[in-house]
Amino acid sequence: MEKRILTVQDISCVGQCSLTVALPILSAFGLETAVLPTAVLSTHTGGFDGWTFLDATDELPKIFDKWEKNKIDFDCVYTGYLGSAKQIEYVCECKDRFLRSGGELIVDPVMADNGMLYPGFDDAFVEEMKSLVKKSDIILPNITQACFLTGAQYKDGCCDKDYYEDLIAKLSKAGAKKIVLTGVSFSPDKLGVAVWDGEKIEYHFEDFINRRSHGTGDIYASAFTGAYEKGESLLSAAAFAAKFVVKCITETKDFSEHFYGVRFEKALGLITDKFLK
Ligand code: PXL
Repeated sequence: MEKRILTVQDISCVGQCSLTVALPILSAFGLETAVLPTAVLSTHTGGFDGWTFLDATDELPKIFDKWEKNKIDFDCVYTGYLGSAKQIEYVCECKDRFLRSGGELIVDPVMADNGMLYPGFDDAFVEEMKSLVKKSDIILPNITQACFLTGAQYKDGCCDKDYYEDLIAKLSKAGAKKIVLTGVSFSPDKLGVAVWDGEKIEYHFEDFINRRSHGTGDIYASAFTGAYEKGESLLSAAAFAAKFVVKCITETKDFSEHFYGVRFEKALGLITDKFLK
């Protein structure tokens, strides 16, 4: 039987992030994918002239009760952008009530990038996110999120091994069991990930493409979750997701009008060729 994944993130109606990328990407792996929408926004909050925000927090416990009544459960719960600090409590509850034994909670601690929190996020949310890190089986923070979660100093651009390994040590001390740290770079021409499986740190790098692209964190986490749930190792799922994101950006970099996201649809063949048999 194909695994059933639950992904918990917002619906940004336009902008190619969160559920509008997670659902098609996970489906391309052949995984059954259920959604728990955390909020509905007119667009994402990066680069548009204002947006609406409908908070779905109060709907979550009602949805849970119906799921329980119908004996619904999941092989994996994968979280992205959450609509409120209260939702973090609900995600913890969701793991306890609906994750099958042996299943994993994969947490992308979406809240910040480039040294700054996203609009609408505050220190109280960061504090709650620390509890979700403790509850998680795998986390996928970028460097900014890792710094907010640990109190470490944010450094932009290339850093040395000690900086990244110290961040991983701090995250592990904060309760993270497995870590895929994104945005790692030792030299300007390469960008990649540091992967901690609980015992050792391994790295994977791709050629750096100089284009800031919105939504690639969500695309990375979705492709990672798909590959991992299809049985790839932590490192190989992390490497596959990196290749997928590179292809998405490559397919977009010559389209300046496509400022709001990446043309991930053009890269789905990478997934289906390998995983959809
Ligand atoms: O890509 C992360 C993300 C998801 N959802 C919303 C966002 C962002 C990042 O800005 O604004 C609504």
